[in-house]
Amino acid sequence: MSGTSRLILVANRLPVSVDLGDGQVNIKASSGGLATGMRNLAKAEQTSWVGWPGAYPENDEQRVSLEKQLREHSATPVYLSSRDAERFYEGMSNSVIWPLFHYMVDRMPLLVSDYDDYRSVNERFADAVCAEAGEDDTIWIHDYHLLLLPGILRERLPRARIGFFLHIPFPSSEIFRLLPHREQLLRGMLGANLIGFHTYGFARHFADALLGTLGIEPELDRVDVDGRSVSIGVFPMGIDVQSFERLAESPELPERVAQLRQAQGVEQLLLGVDRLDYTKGLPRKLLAMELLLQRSPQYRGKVRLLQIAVPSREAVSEYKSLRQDVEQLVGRINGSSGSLHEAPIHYLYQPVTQAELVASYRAAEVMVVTPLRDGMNLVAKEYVAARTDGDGVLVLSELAGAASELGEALTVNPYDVESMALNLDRALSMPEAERRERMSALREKVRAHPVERWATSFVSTLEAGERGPEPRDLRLDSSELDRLATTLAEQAEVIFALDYDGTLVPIARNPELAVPDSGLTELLDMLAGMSGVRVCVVSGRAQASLAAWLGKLPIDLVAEHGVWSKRANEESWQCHIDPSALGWVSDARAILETYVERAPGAILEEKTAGLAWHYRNVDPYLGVHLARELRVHLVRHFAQLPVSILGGRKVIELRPQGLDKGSAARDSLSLFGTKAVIAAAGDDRTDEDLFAALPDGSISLCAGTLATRAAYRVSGPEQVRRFLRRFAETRTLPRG
Ligand code: GDG
Repeated sequence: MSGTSRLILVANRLPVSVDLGDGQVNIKASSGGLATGMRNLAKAEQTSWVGWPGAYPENDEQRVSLEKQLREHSATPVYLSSRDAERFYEGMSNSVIWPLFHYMVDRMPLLVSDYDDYRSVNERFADAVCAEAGEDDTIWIHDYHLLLLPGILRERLPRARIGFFLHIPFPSSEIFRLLPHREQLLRGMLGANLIGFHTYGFARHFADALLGTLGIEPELDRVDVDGRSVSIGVFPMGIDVQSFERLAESPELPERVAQLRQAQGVEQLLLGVDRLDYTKGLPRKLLAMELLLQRSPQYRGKVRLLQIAVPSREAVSEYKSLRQDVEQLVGRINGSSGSLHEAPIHYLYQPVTQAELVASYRAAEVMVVTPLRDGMNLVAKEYVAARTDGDGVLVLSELAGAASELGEALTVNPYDVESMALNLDRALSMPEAERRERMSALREKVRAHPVERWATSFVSTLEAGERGPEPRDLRLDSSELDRLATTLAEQAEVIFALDYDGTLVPIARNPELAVPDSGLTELLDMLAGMSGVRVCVVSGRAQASLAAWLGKLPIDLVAEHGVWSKRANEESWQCHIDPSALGWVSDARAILETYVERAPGAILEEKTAGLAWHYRNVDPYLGVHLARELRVHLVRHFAQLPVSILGGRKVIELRPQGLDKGSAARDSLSLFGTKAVIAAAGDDRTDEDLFAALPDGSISLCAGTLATRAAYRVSGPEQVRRFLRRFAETRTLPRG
């Protein structure tokens, strides 16, 4: 990290607790995992926070005093009014995104109506970040409250380094697609340079959602968007290991543990520590405990579950009814499975201090962490860190992110109450040697990945990556585009080298439908008729369609990426390959035909010297899956032959080696090496070969969003045509 750069951390809540009682302002640093993780980073560079302080000042005096104190904690406030709290926080964030991302679709309100408030609070966060950040700073945004923020910031600070980390699960794309405003939320996330998740599974779901919702085909660890490369990474969050070990080894601990054990008065203690949230699976955990006592009565009076339920989001109605359900269940189970002397469940609806928490971890033989879905679950890791004595059993839900790291726990399916009860039995009766062996492996993992390491690894990956969108902003607005065309029109000699599909005409559902309209043919005709102007269409299309559609115009044509070329005003086409070197085609056809059969909607395009398998009309998931498989198949099969296998926009193509649009323009049409200024336009990867071959002084336009080496970017065929028209209009004007 450079000494001068700054790191701006943005989270819904600032890592402080604010007390505005009696007109006074009191601020205390809070010790959440996030704040701890950042402490090490803070040593290396200037760190500041932007977020909601959790309180709303009552008057100006209080506000000034609050902000002064927040500055001492390097924190800038974003205030949430009661309407914001209701709609942005309790509404869109915690009643829509939270349940849906945890697969609890039925917990969503029937009507999703808080998106506009969610967006406007995200914009206010952007205002606060922009007031703090320069383009050279690194910005790290946290969590589901701020999914739109990376995108909003990207528009305002195009070159900023922006990281985004999601602390909760990213759901399977089949669930994600149910979310209203899903496109905007995904686009918002894509404003970041690096998007991090706790597990590989969440990253994979995110990549699937990009494909299913936006039609974008990501690689596993990155995706190209608007000419930027966005990295997707897996960064499992750890805990503040030192602080838990320190508390676990403190001289007061044995006394605390003894008191707790004595008060509980049972032989074995099971422990649960959860925010009271429906994702944490409390009711089923309680039912598993009840079933254990029914099936194995020998445990009655000898074991107890101490369940610490920390109050959470009490203003959200789903949380109110959950509290009622849990409390009723505890009452029912204690009523039926308890006795005059004891209750099998000790339920606490209040937070405890960290020292009490660690004492509970040490007092419990078995820790029961059974969320129905959880991003990571730090409680599981804290229990392990606190067991410096090497004993204790962790029962862990398979559906917590932590399960992908902590394989030595007793993992359970939290929806299978019977099997949970069996696993509680197994945990309670586990021999000491096995307990210690498992705990030792768990401790090694938890200690090796403390939260400081998580934070450093995220920030260094972010800082090692590309900055901003592109080295310079390539995008041309209409007036810049017009100016460029006007300047070009002043050149004595100009050659246009233009791709066809996606550049002069929009991509059509079926390649046969991309017939040129009369506006296009007239434009090309007019350009080619001007003195000092030459027009060449350089395409990957088959010769037959170019000949039929554009063959009568006075323009040069290149078909099949350079297999064929035709000069303007000549009838005959030149072939640039040796037909005897095409022995591989029949083999390739047989392979591609099987992929047409397997993928409804796929099309096999036959060219004179190649084949293309198009999958734009195939189900996006199946298409990408088969395209990957097909590429591997083809590469293996044709490794020794002179065949190039290329992936384009929803197409896999085979063509003779050594041919590309750049060499075609250079060799078959001798476009280069003249005095003329060349203006090239294209939209996909094959056009990059053309851009790469252009001599100095040329102009290159990329139409669309792919990462490009072109000098300028325009939105699509409409803008390319505008450029050509503008050129034609200004060139025909009498020179002044
Ligand atoms: C979200 C994701 C992800 C709890 N009760 C008390 C107390 N705690 C502390 C625990 C732990 C933290 O709160 C809870 O963290 P979790 O990870 O278990 O769960 P969420 O709050 O849902 O957090 C989650 C996490 O973000 C980080 O990315 O792991 O999946 O949902 O640190 O110790 N602390 C004290 N008293 C309590 O009563 N002192």
